[in-house]
Amino acid sequence: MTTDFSTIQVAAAGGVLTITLNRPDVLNALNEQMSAELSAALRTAERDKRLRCVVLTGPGRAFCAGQDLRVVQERQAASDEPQAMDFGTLLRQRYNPIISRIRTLEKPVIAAVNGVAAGAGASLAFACDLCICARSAAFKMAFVRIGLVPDMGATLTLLRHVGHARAAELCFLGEQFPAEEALACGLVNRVVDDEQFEATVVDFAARLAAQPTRALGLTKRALNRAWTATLDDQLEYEAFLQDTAGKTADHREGVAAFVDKREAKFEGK
Ligand code: T3D
Repeated sequence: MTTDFSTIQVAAAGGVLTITLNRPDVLNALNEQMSAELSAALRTAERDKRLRCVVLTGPGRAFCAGQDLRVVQERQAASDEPQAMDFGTLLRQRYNPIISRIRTLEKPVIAAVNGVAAGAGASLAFACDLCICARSAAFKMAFVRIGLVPDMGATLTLLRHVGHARAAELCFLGEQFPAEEALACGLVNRVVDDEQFEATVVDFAARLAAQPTRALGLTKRALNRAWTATLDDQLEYEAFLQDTAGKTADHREGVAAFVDKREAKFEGK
């Protein structure tokens, strides 16, 4: 695996790839280099069959503060005309592929939100399959504070998780809200004391990495598809996916373990 990164750190152990956003001076804000490196690390997770779970996290007091605003200001300073800021192209080329990659990666992706997640940092966390937060973590739909629209899928993920009224309030006011509130409105899976955060994430990731990975990947496909499907479509799609799951070695092992009254030993095959 390539570990020659300057804005992220990656570590693989026990089938878990941990990607740590690593620009602590700017609360792990995203720049071009980081988005390219994050994409590359996710590609590694896609390709390497030994990797069965991905954890995305940050060091220190922030998960990710969204787009690096100093870079934005530099870009603005380089041009007199506001129209010259082509955010659409930047999103299409740099950020949207990261979200697509997280959603289509056929392995569970955990956002381990150690601290504040703002703007695109919050979008990144909401795009993951599961979200575990330290109690001191917080979220902020900061886009409105700088006259922008929530992006990287957040208008969709947030709406689905918390409903229209709450999503509109969070996006329109851009106020910071604590992890506990995110838990109460169904945005995240767990909030744990800061001292137990790392151990909880490690345990959670290890449990997911020991699951039948193919079945998890197919389940993720089904959940993605369910966002827009009709019941009839979904019933047919589940039947199609189950055909594949039913032919895996892990399915065979799961049935044998049940009959033998022992723990299944899944190998992700
Ligand atoms: O380019 C495109 O394609 C457009 C896409 C845009 C997507 C977006 O993400 S837009 C939203 C961008 N993000 C924000 O607006 C968040 C800005 N940051 C904050 O609101 C706050 O910093 C936090 C709520 C995240 C944390 O607040 P606090 O009080 O704990 O920390 P702080 O003092 O504000 O920040 C600490 C340092 O990090 C500070 O630097 P300094 O003074 O110590 O040298 C601050 O400037 C820096 N920092 C924080 N966020 C960013 C940042 N530097 C650059 N970019 C940031 N986003």
